[in-house]
Amino acid sequence: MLFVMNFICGRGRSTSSSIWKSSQHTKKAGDIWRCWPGYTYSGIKRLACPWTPTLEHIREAITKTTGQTFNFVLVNRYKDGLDHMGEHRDDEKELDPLCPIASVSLGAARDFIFRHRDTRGKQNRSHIKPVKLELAHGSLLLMNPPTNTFWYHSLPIRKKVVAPRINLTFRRILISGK
Ligand SMILES: O=C(O)CCC(=O)C(=O)O
Repeated sequence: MLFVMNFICGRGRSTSSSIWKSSQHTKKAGDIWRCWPGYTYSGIKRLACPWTPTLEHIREAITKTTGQTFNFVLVNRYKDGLDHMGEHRDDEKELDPLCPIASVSLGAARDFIFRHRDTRGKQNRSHIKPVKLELAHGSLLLMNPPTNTFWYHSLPIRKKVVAPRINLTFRRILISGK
């Protein structure tokens, strides 16, 4: 895992766009898809949207930092601390398992919790503690494989947070040629 504070700060660009309703784990966060090609996410097929110059700019900056290329970005908007994301792994079959997931945060700082898969449910077989990170404005979190195999992640409710947050997760989708 790699965490870079202030990755975006000073780059002088901001994100904007229209927002679609969420389909995802909590149905709480609004989200936007920017991707090529189309993608099935939580069982819902999303059509491709063209990349905006701002998203391309951020994608290139991440590629320069990480050496990885990305052909998909998921955009989640949280209007305040009541919007949240339930515990899950990014394990969609279209994702390239060798590519990290690069997560950029803009706006309100939010807690992000990792929980090891062996500590979930009643059959807790491990004493591995959850890991909490504060995802501050402008930060970049890189989840390298096999993080998503062993660790679940979530963005819990934080009632004191009143400002919005946008999260961009850049991913690499396998092109099947179908
Ligand atoms: O908003 C975040 O930081 C988390 C987003 C997330 O977990 C996801 O898109 O799978």
